Amino acid sequence: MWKRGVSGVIVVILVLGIFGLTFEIQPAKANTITVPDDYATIQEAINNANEGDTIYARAGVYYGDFVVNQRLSLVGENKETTIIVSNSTVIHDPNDPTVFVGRDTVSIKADGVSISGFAVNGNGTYGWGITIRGSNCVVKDNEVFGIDGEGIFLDGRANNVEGNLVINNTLRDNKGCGLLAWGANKNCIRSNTVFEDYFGIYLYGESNENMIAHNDIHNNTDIGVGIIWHSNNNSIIDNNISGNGQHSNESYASGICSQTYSQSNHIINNELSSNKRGYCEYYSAGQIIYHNSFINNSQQFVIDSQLRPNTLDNGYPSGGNYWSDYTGLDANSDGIGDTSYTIDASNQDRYPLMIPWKPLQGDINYDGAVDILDIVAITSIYGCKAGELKWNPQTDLAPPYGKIDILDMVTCTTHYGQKYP
Ligand SMILES: [Ca+2]
Ligand SMILES: [Ca+2]
Ligand SMILES: [Ca+2]
Repeated sequence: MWKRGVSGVIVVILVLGIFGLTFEIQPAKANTITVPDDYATIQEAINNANEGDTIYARAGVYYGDFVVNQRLSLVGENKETTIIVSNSTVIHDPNDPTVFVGRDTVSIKADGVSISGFAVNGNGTYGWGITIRGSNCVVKDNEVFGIDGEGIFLDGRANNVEGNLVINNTLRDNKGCGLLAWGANKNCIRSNTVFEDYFGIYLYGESNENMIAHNDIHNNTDIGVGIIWHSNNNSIIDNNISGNGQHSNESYASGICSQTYSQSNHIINNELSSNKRGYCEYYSAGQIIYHNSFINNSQQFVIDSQLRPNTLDNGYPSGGNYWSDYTGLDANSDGIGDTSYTIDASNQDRYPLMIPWKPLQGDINYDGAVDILDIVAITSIYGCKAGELKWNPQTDLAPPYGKIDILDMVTCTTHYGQKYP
């Protein structure tokens, strides 16, 4: 019986294998179209491409605007020398010629599009650099600058805009936001450099469950990371946020700002240094804020008005935040100050850290140790992809981002046993 069972299993595996092969030898043929060799413009190449094709643009200057309306990969030869310049013609509202209409330099209107290796120069045009109105797209290794508006715009006002990955881009010198998410959920904004925009990264208008991780966000005019207008359950993790709002007279100029009914956002493992205000809050509630380092901000933490208290520590012994102006002692040398860091009666860090927080790779549940709980967290969603129900972006430690696989597991186990401090 046992042998027959085994051979049955083998037969099933063989049959599955043959079917697998059958499927594998009939892939849709994806072509690479080169610009300007095959078509003079990127838009012509897009219009003549089939779904799944790659459009490769050689170094050069291409004038926008482009619309990507099917699943394609756009690859620039080199982001320093492959430059998309916005078409600077101003569009007027047909009903009111005194009103300008914003335009997209690159408009993504399909799911699964990827764009990498371009400089997108807004040329001062009012509108957006790269606008995404689809899901599961990848915007990677681009530089977007000089837009009179937003560098990257996740526009979920009319469509579902979910599971997009915006990674390794430089977003600078834009007059609006480096990146704006509006009504966009479950996107991952990771490892970008965002500076000298008016706002750095701005989650607005019911943008929920987004992951903002490992970004360097510095010297933006007003706010580094804004969590605004009913934007809830976002994770702001492991970012370096410095020098924002320093020359602004705006009331909420700060490193991170939660405003207008934004609730239950996780703000963990960030370094907030030399901002006008490290963190500020206006009419919001219930954020979870710990293992951040607040270093030499002009004001460390400002509550303007609040619907309910924030949580400013993760209990003992995991601890709260590091505050460079904390004056308490640590008599028992457990790394945690013996007295609370108090902002007001309902905002107290009961367990302030004595030295700045050091992020730990592999610490998925952010408790300050890489241990079996983190391994279990990965195992429980192994194989999961961004946008799926069980998706947890905190678990996505290693490339390919957007999928939990063996490399995420290896990254975690490599750091097994490490602890703060
Ligand atoms: Ca102590
Ligand atoms: Ca852990
Ligand atoms: Ca991964």
